[in-house]
Amino acid sequence: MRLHSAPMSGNSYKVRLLLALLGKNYELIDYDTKGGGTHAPEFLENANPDGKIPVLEVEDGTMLPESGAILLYLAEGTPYLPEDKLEKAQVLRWMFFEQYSLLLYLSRPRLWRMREVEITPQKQAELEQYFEQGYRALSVIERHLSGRKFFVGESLTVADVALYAYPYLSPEGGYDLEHFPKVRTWLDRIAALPGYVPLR
Ligand SMILES: N[C@@H](CCC(=O)N[C@@H](CS)C(=O)NCC(=O)O)C(=O)O
Repeated sequence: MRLHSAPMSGNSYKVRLLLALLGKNYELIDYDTKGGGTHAPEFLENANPDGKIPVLEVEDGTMLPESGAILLYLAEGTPYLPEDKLEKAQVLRWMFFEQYSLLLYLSRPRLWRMREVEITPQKQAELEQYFEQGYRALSVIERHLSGRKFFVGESLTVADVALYAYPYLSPEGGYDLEHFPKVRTWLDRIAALPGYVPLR
């Protein structure tokens, strides 16, 4: 199994984290996303027509893009994906929430800082929108985690793995988690799991 990845990518990190928690061996192939490495014709044709990582190359050579799809594939048959139909749907619910309501808002300020993007007045206005929506998403998860240890059921699922990456990395983009004590406790709980690996 090979993971096409990038060292600072939060979406790739979700997969690296699950593989580490599962204790799986794999080969890591790193790309330079800033340099457009994932937009080379060969990558678009053979790995992902969307030009993005992560992509999991499974044993038979099939390329599976999208972090959520990869997490579900890897978690099938493990304790990280419930068998119960409704619980599984709850896992998906939170993974869809992560992609639509959280990911962009938490990741974009970090990406711009890492790439030292010039903050023009237009970019500043965009940043303010990202922070407004990002803090809203953090409030949603803060509320959900009240009285809960994990997102679904009583133990870790791939919903937690998917949701962990960007809140964990968000201070690198300028987010302050001070007013999200439940989120911070949950982040610490995940970081204490056997097999846990940090992004770097
Ligand atoms: N929805 C996708 C998003 C993947 C994504 O945005 N990957 C970024 C790195 S975190 C990327 O490859 N960016 C390079 C590009 O778009 O050119 C997922 O969850 O895997």
